[in-house]
Amino acid sequence: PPQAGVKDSPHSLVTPQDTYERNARAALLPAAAVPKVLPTPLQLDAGKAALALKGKPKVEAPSNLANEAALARSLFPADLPASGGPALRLSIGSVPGQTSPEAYRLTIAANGGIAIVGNSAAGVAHGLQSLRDLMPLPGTKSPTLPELTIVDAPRFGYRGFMLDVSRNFHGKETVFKWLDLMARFKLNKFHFHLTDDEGWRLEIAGLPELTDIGAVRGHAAKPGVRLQPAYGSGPDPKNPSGSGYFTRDEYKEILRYAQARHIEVIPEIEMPGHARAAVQAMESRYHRLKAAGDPDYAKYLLNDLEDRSVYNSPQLFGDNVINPGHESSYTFIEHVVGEVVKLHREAGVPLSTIHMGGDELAHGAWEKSPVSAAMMKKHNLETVVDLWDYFYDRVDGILRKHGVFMSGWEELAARQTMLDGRPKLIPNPRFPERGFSAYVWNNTTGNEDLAYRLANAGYDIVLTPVTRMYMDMAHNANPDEHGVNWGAYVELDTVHDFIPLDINKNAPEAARIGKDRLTDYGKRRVRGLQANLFVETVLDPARIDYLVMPRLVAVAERGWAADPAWARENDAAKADLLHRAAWTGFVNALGQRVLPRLDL
Ligand code: TNX
Repeated sequence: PPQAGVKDSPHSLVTPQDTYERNARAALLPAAAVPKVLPTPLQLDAGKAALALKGKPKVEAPSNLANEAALARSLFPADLPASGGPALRLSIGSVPGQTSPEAYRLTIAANGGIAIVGNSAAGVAHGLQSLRDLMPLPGTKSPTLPELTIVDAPRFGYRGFMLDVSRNFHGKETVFKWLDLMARFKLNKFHFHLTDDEGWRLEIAGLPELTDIGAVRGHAAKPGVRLQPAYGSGPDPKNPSGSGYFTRDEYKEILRYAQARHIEVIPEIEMPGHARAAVQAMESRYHRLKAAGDPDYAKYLLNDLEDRSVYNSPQLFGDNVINPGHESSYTFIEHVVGEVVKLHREAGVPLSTIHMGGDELAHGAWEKSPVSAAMMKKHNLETVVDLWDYFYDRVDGILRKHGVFMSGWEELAARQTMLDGRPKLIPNPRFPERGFSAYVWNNTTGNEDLAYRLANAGYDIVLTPVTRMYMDMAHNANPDEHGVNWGAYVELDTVHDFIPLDINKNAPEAARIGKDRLTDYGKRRVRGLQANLFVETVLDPARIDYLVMPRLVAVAERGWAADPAWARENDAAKADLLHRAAWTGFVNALGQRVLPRLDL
């Protein structure tokens, strides 16, 4: 059941619409007409014959494909005899006509066995996931594989999933499971939302308070702070559920688990808003060390104790911002970044990017802070917006020293201005061309074209629009549905029909995230897309399953499959027919092939 209050959020911006009817348009296809593999491969040439599966295959693979060989062995139905099966050859080679490192070719020949060639080990792993879709279900009499050749490569190099483990903690088993599911659907970037107001979830050497205090739900709520939860969350000292954190060893284990599945982990350290857990933990450290007479008591303090600013974050926190006026804030960030870099080094897993947050700084924050004022004076900064730029210039500098790129939410790449009497975000000229990726989420408040404007202005873009890619949004307005609705209801077809690039304004159903045309230059800057699961309302793993599946399969389809023909078609009637065929194929493949083979 939905949690109390979640459904009557005053923040709802959308009119509920009945999407059941649209979903029901997809007819049941006979098994032979069901698309064989999801996400849809670039090219699939089906033969007429079939390869008999008399037993488990003999996997032949070079030693640098040991992980893939193990995956291959796990794919075949358990009830197949151990021997007598065809050969399954795995190799790294070059896939004709495909330059993506993730490309692969899968051939199944009635008399020649199975072969997968990948441009890299990642390509081989993707080929195996396609093979999984083709497997007969356990219990099939006279099991076979269809004769075919697939040549496949992703449309986008960035296909992501973000899991928030801060609002309510979710442990490593859950993370492993979702990494497996990501690999299953050929997603390759795991955005790990490790810190937020409600909890700090990564053990940091030298700063035990971050997890001793900051990983406990309901920590140190202050008198006077509103306790009313915004979206099923909020400072709630009476609700200690959802506490916990990853030890350093567990984090390294997760990194290695992801690496073995060709998934890059992009850790996120949220700031300067969404930082209550860290702010409170460091304030507590300050008081403890001061009382003990330690001269370094203020070394990592994040808030200005004299700050009289009054603000409310969108999630109704009034004490959740890091203060950019303190030198100790930068000392803290250096320390944490240094430790994250170290953990990756110790795990032997490269770290290319840290996501440094940047979203939803509450209006009014810093405005009555003496230390902010002093910093502004020292550097001739006129407004808190200039102070924001100063802060992120320094944060960027800290990351660069470690050879790590900074990424962030769209607010880091955009600035709020008033245009025609309405607030509008415009590109901030500061960070493009620095390897910075902007995660664009807000397409609900008159900024629909922000992703395109930022791309045209030189930012690398990850598309993560609330109305399509937010897995914490309820599927629909049915009162029994779980989830929030401040941005949208997100049905399966809402995700499926998302058109990542502004291809053809005339295509029906092709509701895009933008109004402004992308330039060719801008198009090249769109790295891909990402689904986000924020977990204010998600206390247990079964809820994650319910919210994320099967929508994540549609996310994978949009990230991997070539741009759909229906989005390129100018004739509206033809486009509608193409769209119906694509949707029908997708739901049939999902229902008849993917879900029966999926064990959540
Ligand atoms: C907005 S979108 C947030 C999150 C919340 C989410 C709830 C974004 C970058 N920030 O902090 O969890 O809404 O849907």
